[in-house]
Amino acid sequence: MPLSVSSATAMSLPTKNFIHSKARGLANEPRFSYANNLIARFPVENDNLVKWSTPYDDYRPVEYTHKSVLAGPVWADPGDAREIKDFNEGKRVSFTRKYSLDEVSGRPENPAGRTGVIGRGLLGQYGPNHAADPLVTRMNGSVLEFVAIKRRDNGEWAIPGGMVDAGQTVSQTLKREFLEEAQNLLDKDPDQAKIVEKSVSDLFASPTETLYKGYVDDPRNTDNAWMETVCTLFHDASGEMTKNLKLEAGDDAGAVKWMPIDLKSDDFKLYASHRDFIQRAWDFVYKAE
Ligand code: RP5
Repeated sequence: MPLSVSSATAMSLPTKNFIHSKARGLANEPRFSYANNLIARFPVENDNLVKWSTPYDDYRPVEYTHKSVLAGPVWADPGDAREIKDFNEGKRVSFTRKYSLDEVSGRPENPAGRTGVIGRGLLGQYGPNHAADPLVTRMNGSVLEFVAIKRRDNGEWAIPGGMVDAGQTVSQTLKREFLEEAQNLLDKDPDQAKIVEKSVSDLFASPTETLYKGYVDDPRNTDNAWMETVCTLFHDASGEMTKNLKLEAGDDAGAVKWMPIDLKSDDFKLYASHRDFIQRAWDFVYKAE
């Protein structure tokens, strides 16, 4: 059954006592830069000052919306949030909870708290910006591996996710992303492309589990715009469905590869909340054994 964004239900943050940190620039510290050093966030270093319920009189967030968003492309909202009348409805429903709107600016309030930036930053929409993360795993001998992509914007390894297009179901997005991002073979060898297409369709015909639906600790988040995702696991326990999915290994931007999962290593770092999603996949696969 296709999952739809509007089927959002329970409060969903990555973990029970979750306090976002990448959304405050803590992971890539150099003084809390936002968007590859375009601006410096107002520092929200103290975890205790993140929640809106905690007063923070000296909080002076920096206003920032990237010029590509302000230029008004089709995927972006109008600049004045007061023109938007369907917050908390349809595609603007949050998987976390009903979010509040600022009384003066009409801008939504990030349900995970302060980030040090107001406006939309690099994100097109006020409120939730919905994505889909297809997490494809397989056993390679005794090693659990997943399909990882090296992001072009910041060079971090990630699950090959993508924004959900308006009116599209999450399931379709998962498939589209996988074909677009992971299947470079399609242009190069038409016969192999057909085999690959069939493998992808077999793989995506049977999602293993919805691992997560909710807020993402994404470095692009602001006080008024944030990422949310549906992370769906597609686990190929026998290796049959993924045996034709030969990925082009490499470490260049845009590279896609089967990456061994090593949750014991501090070097196993991934974009946004993706390490948490991998942990969920690990728990699921080994619990199922
Ligand atoms: C993350 O951003 C999501 O988890 C998803 O992987 C990704 C979608 O954004 P783009 O890759 O389309 O920029 O928050």
